[in-house]
Amino acid sequence: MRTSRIALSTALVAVIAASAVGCTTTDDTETIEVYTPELTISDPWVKAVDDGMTGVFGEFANETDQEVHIIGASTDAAAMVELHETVDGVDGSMMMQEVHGGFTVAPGETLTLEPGGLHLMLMGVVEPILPGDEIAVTLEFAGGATEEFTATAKEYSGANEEYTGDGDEE
Ligand SMILES: [Cu+2]
Repeated sequence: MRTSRIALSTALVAVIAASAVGCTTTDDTETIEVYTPELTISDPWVKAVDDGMTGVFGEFANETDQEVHIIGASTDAAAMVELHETVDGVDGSMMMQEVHGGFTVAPGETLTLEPGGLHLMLMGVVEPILPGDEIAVTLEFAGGATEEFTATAKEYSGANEEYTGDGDEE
């Protein structure tokens, strides 16, 4: 009797385990795999410019359940990309400066990059970026993951902030 009872409970456990796997396959997979940061990017665009510096803007939504931390970005369209914020200068004008800690997007939050606010600053634009042009930009996340998106160039005449960095600004 003892032997058959053990056999029965073993079978029961097996059934429960099988049904659990059947119900939660997705969750199990996500738990096992290394978490990959990802942002849902809407309306990415870049300000058309002949040379020098320009900005990349858009809506970056974090639809995951973990914080996404952007630590850098790059593009073939420019020599360097910095993460910038816009602040009030001492003389009342708008000034831009690098955000050394990067951009953090909490779960469920949307990071808005816009003229006069946070933006990706392209420095040393390689060739003129004309309205309608598309440039590929790669975001770098803490931990080493990356995400590429395409920004469409458009004419924009506002937000001519000065740059406070010690780079080769004009
Ligand atoms: Cu800037």
